[in-house]
Amino acid sequence: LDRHASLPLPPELYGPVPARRNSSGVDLAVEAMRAPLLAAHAATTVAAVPEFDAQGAEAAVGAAAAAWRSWNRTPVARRAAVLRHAADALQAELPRFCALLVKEAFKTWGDAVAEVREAVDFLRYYADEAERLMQPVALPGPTGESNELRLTGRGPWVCISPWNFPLAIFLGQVAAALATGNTVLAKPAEQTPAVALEAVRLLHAAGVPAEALQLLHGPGETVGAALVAAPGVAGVVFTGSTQVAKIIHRALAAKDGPIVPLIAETGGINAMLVDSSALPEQVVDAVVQSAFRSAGQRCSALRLLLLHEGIADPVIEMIRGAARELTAGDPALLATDVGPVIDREAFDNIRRHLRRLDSEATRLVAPADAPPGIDNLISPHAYEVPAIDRVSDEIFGPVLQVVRWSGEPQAVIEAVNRLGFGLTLGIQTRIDSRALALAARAHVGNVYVNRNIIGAVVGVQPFGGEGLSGTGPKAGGPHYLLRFCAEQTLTINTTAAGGNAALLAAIA
Ligand code: UN1
Repeated sequence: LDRHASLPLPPELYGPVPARRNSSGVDLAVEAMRAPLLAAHAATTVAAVPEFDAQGAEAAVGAAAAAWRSWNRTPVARRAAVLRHAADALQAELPRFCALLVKEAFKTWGDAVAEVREAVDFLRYYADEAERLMQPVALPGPTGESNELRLTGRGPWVCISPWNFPLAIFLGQVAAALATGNTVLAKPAEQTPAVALEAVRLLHAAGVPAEALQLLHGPGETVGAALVAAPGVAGVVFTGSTQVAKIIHRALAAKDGPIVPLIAETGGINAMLVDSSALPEQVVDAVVQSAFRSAGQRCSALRLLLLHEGIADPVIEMIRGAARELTAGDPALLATDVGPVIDREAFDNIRRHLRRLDSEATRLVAPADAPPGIDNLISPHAYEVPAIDRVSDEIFGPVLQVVRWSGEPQAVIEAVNRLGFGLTLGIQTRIDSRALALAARAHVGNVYVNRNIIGAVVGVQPFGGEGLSGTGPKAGGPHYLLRFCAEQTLTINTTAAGGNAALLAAIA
């Protein structure tokens, strides 16, 4: 089937229909809704949003602190119900949110659908988890005392989210904070304000009080910094660069008053180790998915492919062929595999890295001709570099670096550990014991064996790194919500109270 031909659409596909796919895997129902929605969002201005200044940010924290008591006292079952309500509404509005993601964040249609589904998953998972975790736990203790462990919210949380998952990570952070009884100051990335605005409208409509969830647009340097510095902030959750995570960490440490927790999820130089027993077709599929899909704009994306010298040449040849098959172009077209990077600054930054690699390394995948009229497009690139320690920066784009290795794979994993990041790692081998031994040796949050290294599933593959890649706990995992909670151990001397009452009654 020619993927570029327009699809004949029977009229019944304009209503809600079960998913039907053509031979290219295109969901016909989604395709039917796509064109009119993109047309509706065709204006150059996606949305107009008010920008906050530092003073506004501080006032918002005050309002969130005032709103906290009543939201925290709202029973967890009610808070969970509100989030589930929002999940249902989001699911029902999937096509509209997809169109917005394509328009504002240049997501391909496939990535947009996956992101809306992930956002729905976050809302439902944190609703369930909060209900599970926030029941008082009775603890066995000495006779005559009752002991109970209770979790409550902590207060206003500042949620600072990135443009690469402007819906899923934005809503994941917000849902985690709200489910556990905190109020929220949400500071979305400057590049993607409209998606955040629509997501907040959805939560307000589902029943989150306006003061319990406030949206603050503006630059990180002013609005983000003012929020972090404001008195009364109970916690900060941040996804973005390691450098900004450290700035936030220092700002929190410098504040007067209580020690404020930070949950940070940052970048990675994610590697995939391939030994000579690996299946080449599987490796190539995993590489294309992990390094080039989403234009490489995922913190989980593959940056460093480590090929055993016995398998390197055929695998490189196959990657070259596969990369040539990828279509880079307009994200609104279903045929597009690789859309533009987020903005001019990102584009220029990646181009700087490419110029450096062109002079220092061997180019393996030549850039394809860009279609005219699409800004900030970077087609897949791959380079061979001589050693792992020559790779120092995370390049946030569709750029893969390849290193050949021989000898012991443990030594290769140690070299990856020395880079200091620790987010995702791929291992491709048909020797099971080797996969387990290497996984145990790697200082890394998520290890994927014989598959791609992106797209962690909420509740199934808790996601997050260590070292330069973040603080943990893992998003979408059973320990995440604990960090948003205050714990209180309640010990009551039941004999004293009861005994005294009985004694007084007897005397009277
Ligand atoms: C990110 O790119 O900032 O596993 C994190 C994945 C995604 C990662 C999102 N959940 O690919």
